Amino acid sequence: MDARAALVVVFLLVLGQSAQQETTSKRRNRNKGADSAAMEEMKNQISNIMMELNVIKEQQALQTVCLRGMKILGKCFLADGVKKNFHSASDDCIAKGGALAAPLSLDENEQLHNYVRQSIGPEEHIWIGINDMVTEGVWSQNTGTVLRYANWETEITHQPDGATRQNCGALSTRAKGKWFDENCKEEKASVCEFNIV
Ligand SMILES: [Ca+2]
Repeated sequence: MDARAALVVVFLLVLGQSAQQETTSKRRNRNKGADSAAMEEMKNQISNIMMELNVIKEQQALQTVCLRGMKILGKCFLADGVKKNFHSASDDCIAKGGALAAPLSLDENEQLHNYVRQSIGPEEHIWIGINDMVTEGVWSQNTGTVLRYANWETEITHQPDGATRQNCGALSTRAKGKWFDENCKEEKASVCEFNIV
């Protein structure tokens, strides 16, 4: 074999090796790509499972609340007979993942009224989640939305009648579920509501 032929053989060998290396590295890259896609997929699945688990935990917690309290359409009520001012009552409901109960219809108000009579007592005023702290005379719910439903006592005492001295709402079982405005610093029992997802 002359030098030129030897050179050609060496050249071909080098070319072959480099092509092989390239193929191996491509395969490795492809494998790496597949691995990271599988890893990504697994991460997504784990994240989905965690989300579903959290929803289940939330539903279970709600069911526990509902079992201890009362379930109505779309929400659960849970009574707290300990008397406290409006802000403490509201904060305690928020800490439990709910809000002070704010009935949105006559039917809901009736169910809350009955629940309060059974769980707290027949002669009670309880805090409900409505107030006119921001603008006197403009009553809103916990969430800040303007009331869509109200059940003020208007036949005997013409509620709300406390002007700026009384900015927090209460439901009276004595007055058959009618609402009164009261001084927020007064201490009353309360009911939290929890929306069911
Ligand atoms: Ca007021």
